[in-house]
Amino acid sequence: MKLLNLLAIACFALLLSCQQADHEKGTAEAAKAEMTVKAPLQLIIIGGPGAGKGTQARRIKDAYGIAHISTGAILRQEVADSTELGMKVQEVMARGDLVADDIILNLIEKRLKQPDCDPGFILDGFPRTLEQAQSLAPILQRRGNANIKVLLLEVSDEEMEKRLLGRGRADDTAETIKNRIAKFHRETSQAINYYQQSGILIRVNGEQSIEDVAAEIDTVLK
Ligand code: B4P
Repeated sequence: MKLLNLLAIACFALLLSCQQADHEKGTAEAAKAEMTVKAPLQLIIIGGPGAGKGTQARRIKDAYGIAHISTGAILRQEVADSTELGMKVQEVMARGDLVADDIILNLIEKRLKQPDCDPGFILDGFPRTLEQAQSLAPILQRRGNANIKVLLLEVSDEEMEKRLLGRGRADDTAETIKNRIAKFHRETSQAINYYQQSGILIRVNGEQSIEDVAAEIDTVLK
């Protein structure tokens, strides 16, 4: 009788450990499935100079765990390091003109190959011309995922001018700001129309407080 009891207890314990193992296997498989199904979040944030692209992109990077790629920041670093590229673009940027498309496209394709872009990325300040927008699609196709969402921060010229004069970066002089705003209307508006026609443009009111713009972005990304 005692032996029977011992046997029953042993069988029960074995059954429990099998169930536990099955449960752990199931949980691990579910987590793995979730990881493989979750597609990388690929975003563009577009808007005029001082629209708040950098401000919002830095927060999105942290909140969504994706890479933040600012062409402006990369170029400013090249200038600060006096690299060959930096020397080439220094004057162009100081005038508030746009850097040549081939330079920017080369820079973006290289940057997107870095492993921190695997979970997704936000492109801040790129594309700025129709040529850059049209050339991005094949770059993304070569990476194996052409899905992208475009957030447009809408801000009036007067507000952008006011913000940039308040920021006071080296390229934030009254004359340069006027040129950058004009370039935005002449060049970047064509990239915006291209995304509008592709049906992937999401308009966000960029003229609210930084927190309210962030909340609106979170809502549209859900
Ligand atoms: P960028 O570095 O892209 O900078 P930006 O357009 O001047 O500013 P951004 O929109 O990021 O504004 P921020 O958040 O800082 O470009 C600089 C230059 O690089 C270009 O002129 C060009 O020469 C070159 N370049 C870059 N990319 C290129 C490309 N693809 N092709 C060719 N050339 C390229 O905000 C501005 C200020 O407003 C800050 O002080 C911020 O605190 C404030 N602010 C932000 N949001 C606000 C809000 N909601 N309310 C009140 N203030 C706000």
